[in-house]
Amino acid sequence: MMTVEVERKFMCSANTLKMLEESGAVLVGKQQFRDQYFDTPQFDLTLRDMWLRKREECWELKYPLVPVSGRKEKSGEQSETAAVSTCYKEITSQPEIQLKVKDVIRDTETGVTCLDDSWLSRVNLVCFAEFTTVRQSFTLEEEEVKIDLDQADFGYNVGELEMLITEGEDVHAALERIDRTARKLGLTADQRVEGKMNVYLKRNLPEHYAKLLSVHILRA
Ligand code: V4E
Repeated sequence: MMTVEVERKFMCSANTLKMLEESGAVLVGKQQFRDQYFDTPQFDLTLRDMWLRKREECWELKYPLVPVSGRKEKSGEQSETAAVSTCYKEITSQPEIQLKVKDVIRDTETGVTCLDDSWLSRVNLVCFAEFTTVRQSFTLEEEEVKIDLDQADFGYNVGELEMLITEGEDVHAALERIDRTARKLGLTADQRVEGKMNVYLKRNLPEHYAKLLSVHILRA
């Protein structure tokens, strides 16, 4: 079963915690994790909007619900929430990740194993970004949307409203739930907010960041 992450980021300021409290959001957990992102030296994955990550010991590949090659210009009828939200498939099974990566990176081996160092070096994947996040997670009564406040160790804070659905389920309904939660929290949909990776790349790999902007994988 394939999971789809529907997500909207929001600006995190000194008032955000207070705003969440006043809206009735309840802190349900705090965790810290280190993310390592992998790509080839030519960035074959991220230039296709594919994000391969190892979070602590867990692997994950995120890639768009709508492939980069099939993207159309956004219609004028798109809702505000849709315009500021993202939709990515997430896979965590190592054999599945290998097969998906094989679609874009040549791998002469036929068998699938696990994502160990020998596989990484065979397909020429290297870590290009690494950072640690402290995440506070909240819930809001009657809402299924998860609220996260992230503090990345390179000095960037961002909030996220997130809903995981199963592939085939209604993305539009998830967007509406996110929208309803955003309204309960008093968030407006008037701006797109950069994710941690946007900011990390801008600061640490500006050339690659510029390339991702130019091919419309990321937006400034
Ligand atoms: C999908 C993606 C990237 C991978 C990181 O995804 P994200 O959900 O932003 O990170 P994080 O740490 O919150 O993961 P979670 O814990 O929710 O699984 S890096 C760039 N993208 C694409 C992307 C985009 N084009 N626009 C926005 C606003 N975000 C991400």
